[in-house]
Amino acid sequence: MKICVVGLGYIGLPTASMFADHGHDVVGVDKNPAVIKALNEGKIIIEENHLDELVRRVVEKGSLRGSSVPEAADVFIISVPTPITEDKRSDMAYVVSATESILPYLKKGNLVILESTSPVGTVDTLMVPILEKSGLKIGDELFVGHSPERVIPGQILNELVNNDRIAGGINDASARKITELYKTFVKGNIYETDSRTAELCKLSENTFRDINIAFANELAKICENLGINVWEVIELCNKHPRVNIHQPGPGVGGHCIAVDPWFIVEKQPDTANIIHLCRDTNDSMPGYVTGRIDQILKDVENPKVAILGVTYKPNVDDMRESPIIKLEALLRAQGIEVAAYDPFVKGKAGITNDICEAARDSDLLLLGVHHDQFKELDFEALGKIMRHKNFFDTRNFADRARAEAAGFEYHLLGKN
Ligand code: SAJ
Repeated sequence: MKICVVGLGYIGLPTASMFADHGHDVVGVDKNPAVIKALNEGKIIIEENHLDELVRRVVEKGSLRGSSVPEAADVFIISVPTPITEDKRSDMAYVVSATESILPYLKKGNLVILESTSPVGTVDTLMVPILEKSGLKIGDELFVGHSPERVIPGQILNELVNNDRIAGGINDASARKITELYKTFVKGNIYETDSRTAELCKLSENTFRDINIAFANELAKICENLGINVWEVIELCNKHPRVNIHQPGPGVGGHCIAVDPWFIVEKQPDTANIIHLCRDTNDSMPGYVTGRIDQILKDVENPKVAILGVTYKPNVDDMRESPIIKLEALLRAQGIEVAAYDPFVKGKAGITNDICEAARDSDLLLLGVHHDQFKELDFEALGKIMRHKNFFDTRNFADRARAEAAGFEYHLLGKN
């Protein structure tokens, strides 16, 4: 089958490569010339485990190539970004322009699939009116639907194949066609439904996690007020066979969990109360952590904080929507000097790969994200170059005993 994938980002490119590796003839479309140039040389410009090998293989084989414009195909997959605006509304401009861009190439029997995470109604009220301009009868001559991905960065190729997946069609025939297509490489189950249900499933999966984390963050604040250790509470609660409380922290980052709940709020502002409150709770965490830091440093003149780890989650170089960046800005706004260290983030101004450079003459080490190597911090050496030996762990991750043995005062989010 000939497949045209519009948008070659973290989802589009792995998906296109996977189809190309499983017997399909795939053209990938992107408006960024650097993406297309790299692709046609068998290279990639994003980081994802094993994706470079796969892309090289399918490009060499001739089953995947890049183009700046769409072309006629049997299937069109749209996987463009759906960013959020300043006022927390979805920006659907890329979905609209991608849908318009395939219009001239559509013919009878084609299948159009939206992969991008989108507000409910995107397929039936935004895309279908555009697709109708083709003159084709939707659901009969042109099949349309939504099949959201569920992959976690770093594990994309593995999860694309093994995770269960939802095929949401504008009608049953569309859902059936989506299932048949993805079956070429998906080993997980594929569940058929309508496109609106599929859209809300994707948003609800990430919202479930956001709400659970907000609960953990609220518990952390409660525990600080009551003098109880939230990490112990959560660990013990999770011994219950039907309880799974997530972990508190300095906030929720990334391009999914911190964004998708707003797409539900946007459509149902008067009803989505818990969802809205949880978003606000998680967004309050950088400010809350700043308050704790103010307390710890209240007697220090011209304090300096060294942040360890600025990415949105551990062991990656991804800083999108990172709450640590917000925390850093809040500290700076109060006149606190801040140095940031992250071993994964290379070549970014203001972020050093030298922990000693960040820690020198500082009054507090703040653990922002739990990269594995922070288990091995050399507290003795760090303590020697700092002005005051304070450590604030927002993840309950560092080796407290070793920190205290080296003379550090150890502070923990969720325990005062
Ligand atoms: N976090 C906490 N406490 C926790 C768990 C996470 O504070 O207990 C924070 C992390 O520090 C991070 C943020 O949440 O800042 C999100 O990280 P994550 O690893 O939980 O999620 P993402 O955004 O990398 O990927 C999610 C996944 N969704 C779910 O697990 C429901 C992934 O499966 C989705 O495909 C992806 O969003 C997406 O594209 O929607």
